[in-house]
Amino acid sequence: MAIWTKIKSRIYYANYEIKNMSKISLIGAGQIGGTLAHLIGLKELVNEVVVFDIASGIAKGKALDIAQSSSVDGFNVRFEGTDNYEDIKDSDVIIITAGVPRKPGMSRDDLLGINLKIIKQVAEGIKKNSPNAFIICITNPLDVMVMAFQKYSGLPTNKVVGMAGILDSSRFKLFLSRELKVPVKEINAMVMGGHGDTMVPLPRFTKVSGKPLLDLVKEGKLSEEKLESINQRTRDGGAEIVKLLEKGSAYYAPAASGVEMASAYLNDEKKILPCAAYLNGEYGTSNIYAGVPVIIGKNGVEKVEEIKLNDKEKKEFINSIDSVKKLWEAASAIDPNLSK
Ligand code: A3D
Repeated sequence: MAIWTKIKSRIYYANYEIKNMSKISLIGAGQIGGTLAHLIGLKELVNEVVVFDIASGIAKGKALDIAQSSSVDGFNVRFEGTDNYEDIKDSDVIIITAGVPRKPGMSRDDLLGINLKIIKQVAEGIKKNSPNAFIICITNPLDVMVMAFQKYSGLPTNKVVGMAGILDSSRFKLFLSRELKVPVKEINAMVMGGHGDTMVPLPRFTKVSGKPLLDLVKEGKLSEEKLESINQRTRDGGAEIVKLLEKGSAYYAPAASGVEMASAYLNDEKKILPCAAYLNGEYGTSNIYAGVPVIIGKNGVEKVEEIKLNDKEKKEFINSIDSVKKLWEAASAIDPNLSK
């Protein structure tokens, strides 16, 4: 957290003490951006939220609407909508959702060309105005967008991370909880790899009320076929929602997942979370972003946790990394500066 933020934390306002003197800027005020702003307000995660969008009316309108809801819900957070990058100055956390979402029939990869241009603009705005922030990218295709953001901005890799694994794991957990009829909170699970059709749910590392999921399979409480269909539904989780919504993609669970990452950083929680992080030799892979378990604390991504994958899991993980690498090559063909 910036030093000025700590100094500000001593300040008392007229009748109440501001609890958490930090600032989050949201780049993109669409479905996820608006939901993020509302959740951050309800949780009083910070005391200042800047909502930025090139469509300034949407940013200003949502900021004002959410600020008005604070009179009902009673949270003390200042909201500002803007299309001026100078307003994001000295942010502690920045969450990027600027870009175009999928429509039915589209894959995340179809968004590559258009969202790459947007991420370049966003990287320039953030580098100039708030280079010390912890950056969480949500724009798709996720792994390539977060890597492009890091290359364009030159910000340190430990401060630039992508949100996907928490969302994918949340889907996996929900489908298991419904099938096993246990509360979702009783399930610990993880999904690794790229945020696409090749993502890797990990039943071997999943626990239900502290018990290995695979023991429940052995006991016949969950059939292997059902488990495989849950794995596949997780991989298709985003597309299922795109198909239902018809216009746009999921936003409640993606926003909740982004908030969990921001909270881990702001509160130095040192939580292990599956996120798209820069790999520098971990899992035998270098110079690429992909979904792995990481520890997030006040220094950003403090460590990539290396869990011991078996041969099948390794194969699936490498396959997933390969598809991220292929998409990165496609991005580098669009903008050769990326491969420099
Ligand atoms: P949407 O509601 O369309 O909001 C996107 C916003 O970005 C719009 O308000 C645009 O005006 C704004 N925008 C466009 N260009 C710029 C720019 N250059 N600078 C600033 N703002 C700009 O989309 P959404 O909120 O539903 O989704 C946002 C992104 O998240 C999309 O790329 C989705 O594919 C992606 N997404 C990712 C996940 C992951 O799990 C990684 C899940 C769901 C959606």
